[in-house]
Order: sequence, then C-alpha cells, then structure tokens
Amino acid sequence: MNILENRPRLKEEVYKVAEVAGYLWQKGWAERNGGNITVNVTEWVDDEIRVLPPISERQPIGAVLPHLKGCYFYCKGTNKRMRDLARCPMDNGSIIRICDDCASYEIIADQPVRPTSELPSHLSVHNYLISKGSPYKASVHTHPIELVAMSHSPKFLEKDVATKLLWSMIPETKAFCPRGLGIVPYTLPGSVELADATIAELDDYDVVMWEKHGVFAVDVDVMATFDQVDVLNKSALIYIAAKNMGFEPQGMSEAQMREMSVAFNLPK
Ligand code: 2HA
Ligand code: ZN
Repeated sequence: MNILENRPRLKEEVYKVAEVAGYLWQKGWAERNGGNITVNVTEWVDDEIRVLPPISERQPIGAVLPHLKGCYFYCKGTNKRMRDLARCPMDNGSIIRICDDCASYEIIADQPVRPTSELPSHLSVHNYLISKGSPYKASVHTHPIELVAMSHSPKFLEKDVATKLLWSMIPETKAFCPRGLGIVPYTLPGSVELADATIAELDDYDVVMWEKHGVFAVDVDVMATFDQVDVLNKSALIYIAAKNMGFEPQGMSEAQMREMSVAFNLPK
C-alpha cells in the first residue's frame, strides 16, 4: 500500500522527516543506524486510515501512556539508516497506531518496519507533550559530533554551563534555541530510565544532551527540531574553532546577552 497517496499533508510531514534525515547524514551525525525520529501525525489521519487493519502483531510499548490512545506516529525503523530514509521514508520507517490499552501499538503502513529502539523514550515524550497541551509534534534523537564531544567534560555537564557558553558564541543561538541545553547523565540507551530523565529535563529545555551519546530534541515539526540542534552545534563548532586557534573565546558579555534577550523578548 501507499498511505501517502492522495494525502498531501501527511506526505509533506513524512517528506520533511526524509529531508532532515538527509541533513543528519550529511552532517556526520547519523552513522550506520544512529539516531531516530518520531512525528505525531494524528491530525493528518482520516477516517479511512482509522479503520485500516494492522500489518503487524500488537507490540508492547513498555510503558502505559494514557494520552496516546488512538494516536498515530511516523517512526524511523529500528536498524534503518538515516541516509536510506532520506531517499525512501516509507521503506525505512512506518506509521503506527497506539492501541486502546495505551500500552501497545500496531504497524498500519506501508510495510511492517519495526520502529526505533528508542521508542519508549520517544512515545513517553509525546505522551508528556500532549499532557501539557504542547503544540510540539516532532522528536529527534541524533549524535551531533561537537555537542557529544563537549559532554565528555564534567564541567559542561553542570547545569546551564554548556547553555551559557553556547548562547554566548553567536547571538542567534539564544534567539533560536531560547530554552538552552538540558543534561541527562549517562543512562542505558533505549531504557525507561532514560525516557524518564529526558522528560524531567523537557520541563525546562527543548534540547537535552544525553551524556556521551547524543541529543534528544522536540519542537512543532521535524524541521524546527533539527534547527534547534543545528544552532547549538554551530556554537559548539565556533567554540572549538577558537580553541583550535589557540585561545579561549571571549563570548558575548552578560550585558550583550541581556540586551539581546530584552530586544528579542527571550526567556531567562
Ligand atoms: O537508534 O541512536 O540511541 C539508534 C540510536 C539509539
Ligand atoms: Zn543514539
């Protein structure tokens, strides 16, 4: 089947995922099957989709997520490559329906591609976003080289130290990532503990660093989510470029940061 046929809005959302997957690969942030993307596509689902029979067995999510009843998600497939998803999103990901028990899901299209190994984190986060009435629909996990490198230094894992440094490298970073970078200490990939720790940080941040692993980010759509990670990593690159030239970068001053926050009506 081809669920995207004659559904231009659903197709647009899935093809935005494909475009972002290509960027992640080009940036070197998505080696092999690294990273995952899920998008809540429920609002683009019509009655015909709602009665589609499943094409997989019911699978447990590993958590009970009451706000996801009857929701639909596009999910990158487990073990699939971002660089392949960029060309063929429906061969390297699938659309799932959350079952009425809110604890299991079934795949409905186009092929029985099993979703990402980080599904518990991703779906728990979507459950949390809905419970808060958030407009955010997309979550991206990726391995941005320079940000991950920074997470190997204990000083950058202290609360808001990396945020303040990254914001001060270039004015745009605070403007386009106004809530900064949250930190989750190293936790086993794919675990419920990682999901819980991520959700706790998402109260205050849109982008969360998973120590020595990668970032997890949320925003209204997959493009906006990618942009937040991209501006943070750009700042990390500027910091590293200055260090490579042999000096500690000055960073914008507190006064310059305050002036900009007032001018652009930014929080904190
Ligand atoms: O899905 O990056 O953390 C591949 C990963 C898991
Ligand atoms: Zn990962």
